[in-house]
Parts: sequence; structure tokens; C-alpha cells
Amino acid sequence: MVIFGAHSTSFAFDDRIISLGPGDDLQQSVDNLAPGQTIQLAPGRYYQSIVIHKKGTPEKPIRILGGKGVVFCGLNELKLEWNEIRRGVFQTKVTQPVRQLFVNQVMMTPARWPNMSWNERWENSKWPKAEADSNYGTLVDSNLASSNLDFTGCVAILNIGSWQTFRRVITKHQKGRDRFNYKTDPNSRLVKASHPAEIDRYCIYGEAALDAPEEWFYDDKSQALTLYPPEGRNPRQLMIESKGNPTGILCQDCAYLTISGIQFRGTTVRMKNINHCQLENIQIEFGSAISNPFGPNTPLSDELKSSFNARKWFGETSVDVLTEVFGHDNVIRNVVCKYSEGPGLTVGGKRNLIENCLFQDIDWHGLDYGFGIDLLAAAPVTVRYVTLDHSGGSEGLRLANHGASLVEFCHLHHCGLRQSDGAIIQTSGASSSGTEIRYNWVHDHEAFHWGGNGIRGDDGARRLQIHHNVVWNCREKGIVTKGDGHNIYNNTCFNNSKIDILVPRNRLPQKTNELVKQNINTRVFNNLSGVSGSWYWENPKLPPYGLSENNRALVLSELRDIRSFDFRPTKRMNGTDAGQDKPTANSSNRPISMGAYDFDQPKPAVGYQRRN
Ligand SMILES: [Ca+2]
Repeated sequence: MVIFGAHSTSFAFDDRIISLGPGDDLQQSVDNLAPGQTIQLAPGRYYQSIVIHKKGTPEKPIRILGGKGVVFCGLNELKLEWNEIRRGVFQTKVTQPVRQLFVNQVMMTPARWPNMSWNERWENSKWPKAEADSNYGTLVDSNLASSNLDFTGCVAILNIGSWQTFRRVITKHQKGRDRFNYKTDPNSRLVKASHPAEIDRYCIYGEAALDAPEEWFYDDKSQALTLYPPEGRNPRQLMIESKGNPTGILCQDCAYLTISGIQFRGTTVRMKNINHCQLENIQIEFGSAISNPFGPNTPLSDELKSSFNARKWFGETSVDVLTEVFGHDNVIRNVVCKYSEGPGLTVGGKRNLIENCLFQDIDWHGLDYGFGIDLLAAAPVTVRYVTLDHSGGSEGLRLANHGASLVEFCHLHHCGLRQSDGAIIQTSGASSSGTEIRYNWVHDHEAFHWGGNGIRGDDGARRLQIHHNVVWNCREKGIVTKGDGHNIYNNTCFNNSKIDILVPRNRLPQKTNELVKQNINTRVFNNLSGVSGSWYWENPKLPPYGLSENNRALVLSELRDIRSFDFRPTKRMNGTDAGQDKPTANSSNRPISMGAYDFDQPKPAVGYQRRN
């Protein structure tokens, strides 16, 4: 049987292929899919939202295929009459709430204080500091007084927990007042925090802050949309788009399903309770998002039923729509994801593979427990050839605390831009034993105030295998492994301002549940890196307790060209080696190499490999 959608102009001879276009009823076709059938989408903009509840079989998978120019669009163009309510500021009535707004395809900023345009989203100066009188529930800053604005009823984004950020409605403020109040959570660790001031950053969204080009405000009560267009422009001259449909494709309870070749703009794909599925050749822009920048969070109705979400694990979530894949044995490949308000991707379940993906400009608010790629519920997971480029959360790639995961050939950089603490690759707990982190480039953890590591085995970590990584320019430590039983070898680390590799002898003073003596059975060898067993405040400086052999600090001129990521040495180091470094120390008199690369090897491919 051959089934054609209304648009079809050519014949297909494969009876398992159903050709559809933007004018067809996709949901009806999806509901009728049988194992072995394929939906082939024609180029065009799809404003539909589909829900897939289908299972293929290993022999007869179900496929939803797009191709060049197949776009699921969650943005609706607003063609409305505007009134100029004051010079350069326009207002209109809309029929659907406005949650994200775009003018000529550029994201506009929800009315914000201090002002920050979309292009300034990574500028630290746009995040004021709390002053010393602040405490949990009250934020103090003399700039609030001099703003001469009343922010009562606005939403503050509060990075008041170093690696935690909260969205809170401002309950009390007034013109000229240097402080505002917000609701507190009696169960929060911040209730007992010694003093949350000084390290805290914040900003405010709300109508009172509407005063600059590219800002907008939507009033839920009056359904009025107010826009301050780019300088000197009139909305009638502009293409204005509003986010209307946050979920383009929702897959639930699926198996042996492939979705491939689709762009998502202002919307995303969400996959729940799916097994043996593939998500491939996908582009997502403005996928994960807050539902309402001017109000409390409003999670999607189906999210409330979610069994596990890393953000909810800690008590709350600030992100309402997630690009997510939950289930077992799934493949996520060739996904390019940009401009995500929450994590670029959230994955849960066992034995999933994330391969050759790019995540760029992720989480510029550093919301919640800011993970660039949230794998906390993915146990275990394999991640390879993934690039993460600019991420606000304190933790870039957050691995699960369970199962032996593998992270290899990834290029992860410029993380922690909106929070403190954390690491670009973070794992913790004894149950992640056997996790291997190898052949990665990890650099520039630029935490707001404190902390900021490259690769970290955090509290309770055991038996991590960390080797052949290059780690540089992190705000504190390049590699740090708490716990015991790790192998850390052939890494190249430099320009990490506190310590390049820390294998601590002692637990942190407040961590009384941890091993008193740490890393007795850890082996650290062949690293082109400074290695220390002492925290930076501990003196005298001592080597790690366990084996520590054949490590030395790198001299930068020993590498060929750092700027072009060529970390191969300019000459042979300690003889030759075929790159077969084993997790054993040099006990056999075999010439061994130091650092991540050998003189003779080809320049490696690391991170997302662009496809033609
Ligand atoms: Ca403003």
C-alpha cells in the first residue's frame, strides 16, 4: 500500500514509506503507523505538535525522517496593530501568552534590570553583586536604591547558593530602597548557610525594568504585550515571532523508533520512557526554556508525572521545558543544540549513547543546579565526540552517581559562567566506580566567584580512570579526585590557577563522612602536570599518599601549538611510546611517554565533528 499526504507530487515505490508535508495531519498519520513504516517529511515549516506512542521491533523499526529544510517551528509570527504608548515603546493585545519573543529572528530580552541585550548574555558585568548585609530572604545592593525603581512583583534570578540558582518573586521593595525580599524555603540548606552575601549575583525581570531597546513585557492579566523595539524601529516594519508551542515532538512509551533530519526552532523534542530509539541529525535552537520569565515556574502537565529529573532531585526546578531523552539503550547522534535556557540536553536511563553532538550557548542564567548536559539520571552513559561551548551552570557535563560511564574525545569549555563551584566534567560517589574519562580537552571553567575545576571526582568517588586528557585555564584545579582507588595518568594540565592535579591526602574539614586519609590506593603517573596531595591552603605541600611517579610540570614551549589545540610535544619525551599506556606505573623499564599525546601520533579529532 502506498499512502500519500495531500502535498505529494511524486510516487514512492516503497510501500513502507508515507510521504507527508506541512499541510498534512501528522498526528493522524503517526497514530496509524505500524512497525516497519517510515514517515518521510517534505521540506517546509511544521507548526504542528505531535505525540508518538509507537513501538517498532528490532527487525521493523519505525522511522520519522526529515531532511534539509524540514523545520518544526514553535514560533508564531505576530501580525498585530501596535500602539505607541510612549516614545519608542509599543503595545498590543495578544491571544496567547508570550514566553519568548524574537524580532527579525533575534531573541529579545524580557524586561530586565540591569539592562542586558541578547548579545551581552555572557557579560559578567550584567550581574550585580549582593552586598554584605544580604541574608537568605533579603538581598541588599545600593544599586537597587539608585535605580529609582520599585521591583515589587518582579522575578529575581538569584545565584545565592554558589552552585544553586533560584527564581523568586520579589515580595517587598520600593523606590529608593537598597534591598528587596523574597520567599524562602525552610528546608533549604541556605537557611543555615553562614553568610550568603559577597559571592551572590542576581538580576531582575519585570515590567518595572522595561526601559531599553530590545526589551519586552507580557502582562498575563491584561494580555498586553509591550515592546521596546531595536533603536528607532517601528514594530510594523519588523518580523515579530512569539513562542507558542514548546514541544514539537513528544515521544512516550516508544521502542525501536528513529527520528532523524529535523530542525527545531523555538521548540524541541522530548522523549519519555523510550527504549532502543535513535535521535539523529537534529538541530535545536531555543529548545529548553522557562515557561514565563515574569512569573513563577509552570511545569508542563506531563512533566509533573516525571519519575526523575535531576533538577527536581534537589527540590525544585526553574526550567519548564527540557530537551530530554529518558529510557534505555537509546542513541543520540549528530545533534546540534543552541540557545537553551536550561541544560542543552537531559538524559536518563541506562546504556544510552551520546555521540558527535554540539551544545552551544547553554543556560545563560545558570538556572537551578546548572548542568550544561544533565546526565545525573543516566547510569551509566557513554559520551563521545561532544562539544560543549559556553555554559552557565557550575557543572558542564554532569555524570550520574551510578554505573561506569565513559566520556571520551569531548571538547568541553567555558563552563560555570553563571555559577560558582563545580567542574566541567563532574562525577561523585562510590557507585560511579569504573567511570573512565579519557582523551578529552577540558578548559576554561570561569566560575563567578569561587571554585571551578576541570575534571572532578567529588565526594565519595572511587576508582575513576582519568587519562590522556588536556585540562587548562580552570579557575581552581585542573583535575581533582577525592576518595580513593583512582588511576590518573598521561594527562597534560596547565594554567589552572590553584593546582593542576590535586589528589588530596585529607578530606575537607567539614566532610566528616569521607575517608580520613584519601587516595591511599590512587596512582598518579606520567602526567605532564604539577601534582599535589595538599589542598592549596594546606602547608607544607606534600605528595599524594598513593603512588605518584613520573609526573612533572609542563613547560608550555614543549607543546607544538596550544592555540590550534596541537598538544603533541615538540620532541620525544622520555623515549618513544606507541600510545599504549596502561594503568600501571613504569615498573618494567619500558620507555614511557608523558602527557596526553606522543610525538609520533597524528593530530587527534576531539569534540563535535561537523557533518557535511
Ligand atoms: Ca531594562
